[in-house]
Amino acid sequence: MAQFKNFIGGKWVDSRSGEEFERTNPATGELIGTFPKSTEEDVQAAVEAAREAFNRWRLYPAPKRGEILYRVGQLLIERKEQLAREMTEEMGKVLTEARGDVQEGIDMTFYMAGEGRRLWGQTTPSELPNKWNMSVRKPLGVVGVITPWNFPLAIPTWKIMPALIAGNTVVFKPASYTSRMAVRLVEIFQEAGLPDGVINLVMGSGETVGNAILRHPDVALISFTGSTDTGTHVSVEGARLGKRVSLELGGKNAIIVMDDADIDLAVDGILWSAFGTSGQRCTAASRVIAHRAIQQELVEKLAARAGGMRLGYGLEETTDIGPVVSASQLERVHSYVAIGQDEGAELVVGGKIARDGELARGHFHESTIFNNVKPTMRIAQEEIFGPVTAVIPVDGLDEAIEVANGVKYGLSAAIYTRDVNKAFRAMQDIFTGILYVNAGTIGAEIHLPFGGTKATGNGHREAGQAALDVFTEWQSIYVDYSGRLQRAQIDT
Ligand code: UN1
Repeated sequence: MAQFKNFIGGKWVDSRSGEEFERTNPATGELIGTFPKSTEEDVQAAVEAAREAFNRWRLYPAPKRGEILYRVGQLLIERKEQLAREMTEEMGKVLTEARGDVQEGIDMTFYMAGEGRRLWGQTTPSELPNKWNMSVRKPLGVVGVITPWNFPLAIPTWKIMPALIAGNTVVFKPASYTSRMAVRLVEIFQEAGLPDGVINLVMGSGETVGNAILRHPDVALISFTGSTDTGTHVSVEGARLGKRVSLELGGKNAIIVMDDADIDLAVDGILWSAFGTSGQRCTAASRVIAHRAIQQELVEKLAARAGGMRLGYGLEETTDIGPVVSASQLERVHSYVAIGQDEGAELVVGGKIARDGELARGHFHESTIFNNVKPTMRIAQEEIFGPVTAVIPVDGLDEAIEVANGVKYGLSAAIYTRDVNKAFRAMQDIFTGILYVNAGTIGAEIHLPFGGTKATGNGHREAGQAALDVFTEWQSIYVDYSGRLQRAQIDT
């Protein structure tokens, strides 16, 4: 049986606790392997290794850092299929989507590798003669990267690649459910020749390991993706300790379907966005805001297609929807079915935990649609993070926009319409970090800023150039070559 280890200072090491935890395949119940239950001392060692490596890594020329990232990208390409299969085994998403997850990681790696030859700063004229002003990006030091299980490869790369290209060193704590994928990524860094200590991996619970990283005085920044509850804790602790925190949290993303929309196109987008990855995306469409004129047609088409989706093991080609990640997540998702029914919403399809035959071995939930949901109901307000979506009828665009904005989150939204004026109104008046026109709520590309407003985050963005703002600090530099005292604001 595979026994995985932490990676600290360039070596694979056991936890000082000597304890381990297990991960089983969420579709079959088979054991994946054992992983170290790390302690505060392990985190201490990881941060020390990262701190020690920082002074060398930050002085390693950025284009050279980029070359290592290019090698990482190349290895990810070579191993794409193997990584995707292992991902499906570990967390359940279907193979095509697992390939997409790896591809997103490859894209981010190459994008940030290229930054090694840019990392632009600015030059700015001085108000004084014979003086040169500029501002440059500086790394922060040791950064803590804490990632979720739903994108076990992509999300770590969104954080680690910009961190490294900017000259930071990393302590990485992946979600326990997807620790093996984190090991695979770190193995690739090692093979690509990343110097010892530049990336360190510590596995275990958020309670012990996550908190130890968060509270360590030598960790300058925490980049966290996960639940809003945990994110609030990270935010409060970060503020108390005066460290930078970048948060990517929940969503309650809506797809508006107007009466002039291409209904079949909307159906495709809704099914993909609501049930892809079994609804376990922060960008998942868990609300459909339907114009009453097309509501019935839309719901009938959605229900027919959703009812025909095949649940199963993600490695089997015939599977449309995999399991959810764990037994506890299954219970949580399923509890929302009862909540929706109690609130008086109309269950049109799905609603059950699937227990037939082979499915009984895993954590499978039917794709579920509620109709005639009121915007105030819990199923219309709370993030479910599973294959459940709520259709909310409205009478027109103003109401649709009001309902779309009427949740505490602000990650992604979409509108299906053939009317360009309505599309522009949505772009103007919907306050989410991401907005799609005639496409579903998922599928962000890595060179655009990714993130959300309100309870979804804390103002930072991942991906694209915006990611560099998270992982760097500006330094303004004034070079006076006049050879005399020149007083700004006074001698001008
Ligand atoms: C997430 O669910 O946390 O846009 C990330 C998307 C993917 C990323 C999702 N590219 O759905």
